[in-house]
Amino acid sequence: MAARETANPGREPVLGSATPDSSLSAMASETSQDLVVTCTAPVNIAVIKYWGKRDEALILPINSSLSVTLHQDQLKTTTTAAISRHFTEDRIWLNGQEEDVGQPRLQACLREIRRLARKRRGGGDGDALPLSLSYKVHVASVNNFPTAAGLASSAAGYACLAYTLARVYGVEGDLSEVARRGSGSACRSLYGGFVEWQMGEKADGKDSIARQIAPECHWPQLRVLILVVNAEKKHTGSTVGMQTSVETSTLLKFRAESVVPERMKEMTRCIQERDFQAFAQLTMKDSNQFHATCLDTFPPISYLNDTSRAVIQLVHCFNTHHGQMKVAYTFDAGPNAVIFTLDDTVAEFVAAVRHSFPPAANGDKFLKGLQVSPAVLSDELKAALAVEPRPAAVKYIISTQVGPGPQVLDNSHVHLLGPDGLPRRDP
Ligand code: 2P0
Repeated sequence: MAARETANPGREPVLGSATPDSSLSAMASETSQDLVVTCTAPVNIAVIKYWGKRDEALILPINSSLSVTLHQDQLKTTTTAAISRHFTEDRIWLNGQEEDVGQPRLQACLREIRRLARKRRGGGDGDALPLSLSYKVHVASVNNFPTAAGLASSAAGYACLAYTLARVYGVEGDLSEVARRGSGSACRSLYGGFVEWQMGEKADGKDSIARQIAPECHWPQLRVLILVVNAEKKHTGSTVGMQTSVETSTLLKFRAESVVPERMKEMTRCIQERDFQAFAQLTMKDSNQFHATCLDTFPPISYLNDTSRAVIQLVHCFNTHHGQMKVAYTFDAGPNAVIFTLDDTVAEFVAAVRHSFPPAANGDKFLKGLQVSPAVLSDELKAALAVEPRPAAVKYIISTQVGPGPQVLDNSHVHLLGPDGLPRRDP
């Protein structure tokens, strides 16, 4: 105990003591760690897309964006951070593999959180560092979904890193700046429900922040299906892709300046009024315009494949058959489709996907996540779908819904780092 008291001169959260958040978990005092915290963070899917930076170093976007936070029961990152006076260097493990902690984006997040912690404790940049701020940190992070699914994991990953580091270093308030320095879209994963990332105007990025526009309980009928598509080859990474787009696409410039500002207002209205018809149409148009800017990039970038295009056709046929917008698609920097629909349409649409993309042998594993009742397609709908069946082109579907923002886990058994500060083999 004495050693711990020496190491924590009263201002730091200490093992087993009251902390700014009583749910923080602490390890037993004989272990080498002074504080260990585990948190989870969600994936988000943009319905008004972010594509292009005006400042590469600070990760400031050329337009605002708006996203839906997905439920962590199906998709989440879990991160443990531990600080200790015994650690000799910062270290990080992702999905069990140690990674280079010197990566510029990781370093930017660490620098930023320590700067905020120092500021919060009233120390100017020249002041002596509070002790826990001089401690090195160990971080372990895992996703509950396979990276092979091709889903953007960097948003959940960096949001979780920012949120967990903030708990461990005692930082409160908005963490957009920290998460954004890891990955732009990560700032939108700091909140649940429906979230906008305001592009901001300031050169230092202080006003480029994420903000919740409606909580996760706002639109309970809204459902999300992720159609994981069999992808043949790796696509262009987002960071490089958007750099090339900013340099070469006049369509992207037009989109950022003249299209997105109005769309942000309209999308906010659609969500506030739960106007699914308008929400669905705008979501699809914005996805299509994002992919059009990719084609307008030189050399062109194409993220969609034949299966993606078949999904687009399926959705339009489905909507035309019903005479209204029942389903919407959106695609990010890859061929997987994210589908938005309402709870009364999920079963029929999943049946339509099964019809158009007959599952491979393990048909019972085709649908993961929230349960969907079986449905029988009418002959009229089958005829209307008009797409040539593509067996196994969709690998599986993850069925989910809108969800909450990051959470602190208060059970010490959940920590991904053991008492020695190294990844546990059986977390
Ligand atoms: C989005 N995407 O709004 C858009 C739509 C992909 C397509 O944000 O360079 O990983 O780390 O800021 O956030 C992917 O880009 O890029 C992305 P960086 P990020 O979700």
